Amino acid sequence: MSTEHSAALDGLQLDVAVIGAGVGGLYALYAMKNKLGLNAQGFDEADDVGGTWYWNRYPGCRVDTESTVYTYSFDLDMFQNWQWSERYAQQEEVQAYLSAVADKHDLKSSINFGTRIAKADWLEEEGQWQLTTKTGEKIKARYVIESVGLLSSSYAPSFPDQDKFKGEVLVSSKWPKENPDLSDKRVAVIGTGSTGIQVITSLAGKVKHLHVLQRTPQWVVPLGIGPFPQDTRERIKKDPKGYRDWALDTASVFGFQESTTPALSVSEEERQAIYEAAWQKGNGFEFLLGTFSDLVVTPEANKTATDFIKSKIDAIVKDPDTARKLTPTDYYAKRPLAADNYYAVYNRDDVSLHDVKTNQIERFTENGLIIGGEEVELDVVIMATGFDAMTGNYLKIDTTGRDGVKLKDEWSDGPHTYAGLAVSGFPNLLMVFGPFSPFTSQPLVHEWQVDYFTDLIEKAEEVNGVIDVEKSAQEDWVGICQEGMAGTLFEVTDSWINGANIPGKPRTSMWYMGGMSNYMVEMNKIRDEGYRGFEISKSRVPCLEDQE
Ligand code: N01
Repeated sequence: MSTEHSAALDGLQLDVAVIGAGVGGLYALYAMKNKLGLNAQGFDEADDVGGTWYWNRYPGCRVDTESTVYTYSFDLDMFQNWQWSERYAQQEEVQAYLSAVADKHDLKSSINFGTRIAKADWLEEEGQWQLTTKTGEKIKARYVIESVGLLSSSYAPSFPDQDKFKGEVLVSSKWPKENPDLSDKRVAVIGTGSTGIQVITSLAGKVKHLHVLQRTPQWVVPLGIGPFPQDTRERIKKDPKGYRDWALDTASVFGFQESTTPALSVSEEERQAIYEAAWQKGNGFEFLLGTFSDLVVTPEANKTATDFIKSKIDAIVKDPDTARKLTPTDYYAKRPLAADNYYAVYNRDDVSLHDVKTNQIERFTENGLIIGGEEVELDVVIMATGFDAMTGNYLKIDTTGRDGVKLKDEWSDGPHTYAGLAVSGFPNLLMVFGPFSPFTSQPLVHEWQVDYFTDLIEKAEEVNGVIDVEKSAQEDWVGICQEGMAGTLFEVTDSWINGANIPGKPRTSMWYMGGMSNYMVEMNKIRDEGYRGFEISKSRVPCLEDQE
């Protein structure tokens, strides 16, 4: 990031400032420039596009969503013809894809890289926002679009005496560009979530010794890494819009149709066959949502899935004590994990599993870590310890809305938004995939949301208006989301989904759990009723064009 004040940036006046140059931010910038013809610029701390894919370049990093739905559909030609090489694209390929989209649509020239927006203040008298960068430049924009990433605000705990360690501490979500050579190193991985299992399966057998420091085991199924499926390629090529509409019309937008069959409505034999087929095919979301309809709502149904995965752990892992340590005791109701050959890793002599819930990580030494009173000698410690999800990056920007109200105060008991798009009292601030968005895969949903608020901005522009949200509509939305979450096992299972992973963070619902298909129905109804719940009031200042 630039540490110098930029005179060129200071005093910049824009129609729209887009914060974040990841999947959502790039499309928002495209939409503002090309669909609305507004004077829009992007801002990102990184020195390239990519968002979370720019920062997460750790060993083994790849999407665990089918590449088919990890693609924009607004450019139908690219949607049809982009040649993903694998069913689950690796980080380099996602980064190359996003870069190619940005190049094709000439977006990079409108992005201020190396620029972190630290503060946002609504200027009521001017009807616009003032943004302040980390290095003090002030920019004004009538609209601010925050596309700051639901899983982008890194969380890495520090342990006592960390500064004494002579080796290296690496954070997976801030991985060094010059990918360090770990081949002759003794490496510890802290964390066994989606990131941890990718790092672990990627490094096992490729480093001198791998120590897995596991606090809570998770249910892991195979991913099914392989070439991009030819039949899907042909299906998209033939009817790209049809494929996009079909994917969006599912609940989770992961490129498969969710099951409508309850787990206990079929015989034991049939159930085992369905689980076995899903295990062979791979994909965590498909295992959780595509096998049966009630795994995330009914404890008895959930147990049929966990019994099946437990039987796989017992069959794969040779040492019974290691198998026991790897077996979770909670519901299969976190963000589902998938990695090929995960459990087999623990049969290797050069991999050790440490249960750090029982034998805690006490402190660093010069030569490694004290775990349960004993020193484990290490050269490298990798923190795969997750993110301050959903709210983290919004709250990193010191945001003040109408009447001097701070976003951090409005969200002190958890986030409040209207449909994941806007917050009452914070006018002309639109969010891509803000809290209380649907619990889905990302890119197609980002596009849908951006298209939705692009229409709203267009409507506001027609009357030189300012968009705000009725508090009552916002709280109704939050209520619907809380009710939806309360009906699921996600609510009672600790994870980043409900904020339980961050010490001190309010544990609360942050999602619309009704699925994307219902979200679209609801949002279209809101639009058809004159954008019910949104308020467009006349701005006191003329738009830029009229000022000139
Ligand atoms: O983070 P996590 P993640 N001492 O929060 C452990 C997306 N993503 O980065 O469970 C010891 O799931 C923590 O332990 P516990 C994806 O949506 C996607 O892995 O809290 N351990 C846990 O094991 C994913 O779900 C992709 O007891 C500590 C781990 O760190 C989301 O990001 C790839 C600890 C954190 O797991 C987050 O995944 C990567 C401590 N003090 C990420 N603090 C793909 O698309 C934390 N832990 C493939």
